[in-house]
Amino acid sequence: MDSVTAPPAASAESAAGAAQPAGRWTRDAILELLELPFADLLWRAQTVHRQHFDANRVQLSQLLSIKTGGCPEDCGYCPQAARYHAGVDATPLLPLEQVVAAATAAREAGATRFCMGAAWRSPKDRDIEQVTEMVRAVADLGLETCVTLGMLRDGQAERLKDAGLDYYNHNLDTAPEFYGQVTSTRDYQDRLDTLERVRDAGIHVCCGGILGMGESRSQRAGLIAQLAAMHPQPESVPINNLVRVEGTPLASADPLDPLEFVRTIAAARIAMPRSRVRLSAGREEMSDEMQALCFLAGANSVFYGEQLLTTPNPRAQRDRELFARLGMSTDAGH
Ligand code: SAM
Ligand code: DTB
Ligand code: SF4
Repeated sequence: MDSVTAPPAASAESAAGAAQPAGRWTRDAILELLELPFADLLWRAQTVHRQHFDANRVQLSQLLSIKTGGCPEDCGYCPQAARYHAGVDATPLLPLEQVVAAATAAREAGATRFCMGAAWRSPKDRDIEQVTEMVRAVADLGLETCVTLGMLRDGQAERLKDAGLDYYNHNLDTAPEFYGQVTSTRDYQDRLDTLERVRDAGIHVCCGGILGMGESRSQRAGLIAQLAAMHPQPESVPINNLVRVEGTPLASADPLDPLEFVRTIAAARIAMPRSRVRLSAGREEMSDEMQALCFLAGANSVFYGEQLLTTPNPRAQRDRELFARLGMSTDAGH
């Protein structure tokens, strides 16, 4: 490792050539990155990115809300929490045929991963049974599978793994000390416990957060440090820009400076060199130029298709035009 890529306190394990870099990216070390001159930070991120990925290639994941709204949790950013009035109607779990139809369309449009989200605090065993059928059917289409179902209990991750699940998404969302200001119906340790269950079951981990919730720069560094400290590091790291939905407590949060968002993507890339860093929610409000900077900073995946879970996302055609203008290709070769 040279001075560009080495974490500040690389452990003996990484020096010995472990598959996963085990350098200790402390919050202070991440903060130092975030405080670099913009060009220096982006150069470092590009250098790391190019050591591990084709910098002109982007992976496309398509989302589907398989169970929308009515959630008992109180996440301040989320339009699906039953207690807020964000105009989201609660619907039961989608029938299998509808899921298969959406996944087929996603594959036709060029997505390589299909992510199914449910507004549950924690799924019941009966729910898991139904989701495993969906996972099997989507995997049979040749797509990578991902689900995000809330907190898992003993044995549930194993059942999903047996069905062929590739990824489980469960976000840490923010720094530990800010978490309580965003959500009070569960704590950070609950999140870490589910992530451990997912990892122990042999499922790839998709774990990231949301920027623009009123957190400080140090708290953004704290989130990235938490993610980078996971061992192994998450294979996928979604970085969401808060979608400010009317009716949620965070509807009137001050928007984050777009360059600060780009900086945080760059820090994620440097601290997690082998992870897919996904430019996630919030693209609908981003300029093409900001998205281009995010790709330059090391983002190499997006949510694709005109809908996230309950909020809009750029249309596929518009994304394809953007990728063409940037000379980027996608994993599906489109
Ligand atoms: N209920 C499950 C859970 O909380 O883990 C799964 C679904 S939940 C909607 C998945 C993730 O979406 C959250 O962890 C959060 O990071 C993200 N999210 C939800 N609302 C958002 C918003 N308004 N803006 C950005 N990201 C959001
Ligand atoms: C993630 O980190 N972002 C996605 C996915 N994982 C599940 C969800 C974004 C949701 C944005 C708000 C909505 O559409 O409801
Ligand atoms: Fe429920 Fe997940 Fe939304 Fe929180 S983020 S309110 S747990 S759906």
